[in-house]
Amino acid sequence: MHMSRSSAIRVVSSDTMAPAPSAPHIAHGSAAVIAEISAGLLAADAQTSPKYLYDSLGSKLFEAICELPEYYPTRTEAAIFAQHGADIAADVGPGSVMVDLGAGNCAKAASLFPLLQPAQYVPVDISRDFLLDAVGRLQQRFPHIEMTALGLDFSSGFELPASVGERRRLFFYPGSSIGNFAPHEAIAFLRRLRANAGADGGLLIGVDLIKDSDVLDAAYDDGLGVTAAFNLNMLRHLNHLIGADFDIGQWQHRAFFNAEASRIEMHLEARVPQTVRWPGHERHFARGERIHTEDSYKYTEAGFIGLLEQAGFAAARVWTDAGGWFAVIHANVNAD
Ligand code: AVJ
Repeated sequence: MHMSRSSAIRVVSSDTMAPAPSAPHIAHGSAAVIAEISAGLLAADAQTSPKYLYDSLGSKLFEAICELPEYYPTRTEAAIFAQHGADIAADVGPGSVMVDLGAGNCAKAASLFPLLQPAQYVPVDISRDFLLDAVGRLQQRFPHIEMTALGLDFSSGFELPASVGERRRLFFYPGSSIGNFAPHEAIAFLRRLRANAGADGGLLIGVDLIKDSDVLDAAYDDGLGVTAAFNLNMLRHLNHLIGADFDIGQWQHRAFFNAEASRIEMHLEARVPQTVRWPGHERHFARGERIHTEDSYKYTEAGFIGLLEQAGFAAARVWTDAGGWFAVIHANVNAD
């Protein structure tokens, strides 16, 4: 397994690029990132990976989403931890190597340090600079916890560096980010976590549950338009990464619950016909044509336990809120 360093921003020298008519569009992404994004934009049904929602501004917009009245997952999960934290901590046990996947501002993990008492904290996030900022501040608040920040993309697989303790790894994957994977991909990802968790390792994961579609739709299409800005910001990020000339004003946010597939879909929809160009490529979009930017799968409790079982995890305990909107699950590598 290899970690791709998607946040390693290599500047492609300008002589490798087609001459730009007006403003020069410079690609700042690595060759692999440019190839991945180009392939998605050129596909018949254009799509991009949701990981490109998270540049520094995107991470801040996501923080703002978590404050919205419509976006229930963050506060519902926090309420579960507030109510059942002691019970969860007793199930996990102290002294683990807490590997925080998609750590962002590290706030969720930090709020659990007093309860979980990890020996080492390993936040991982694709938004590297944002992460390093947060960890610098956190290390001052918790000087006794060893911290190893990893600014990388873990979505396609990873190998943890030798500085990360090998035993008792607790993969912490809150916020229902697992929802970004299709179920079969989620099983493969969970299998990799299990293989990397070490002796007595485990997983503490947050999972968003299926609920009334009005609640789901509002959570991903809020009245203030923060989620719209979050989605549209991906076009700014793509302009930066591949040197494209997306005109943000010509696109609009679309988000809705697809009940058949049990997922929220986010798309960017062209308001007018247009051609988007980037070095070596162009793509025409008809009016109303969409770029699929994110899926966020929703599960039943039993359905997700089924995924964990297929991934080879043993015992699992589940905590939910009174409304049954969200689940926090602790799954062990070994039965005990
Ligand atoms: C960070 C993937 C959990 O799917 O709810 C929020 C991202 N997208 N609003 C989610 C997101 C639009 C979020 N995750």
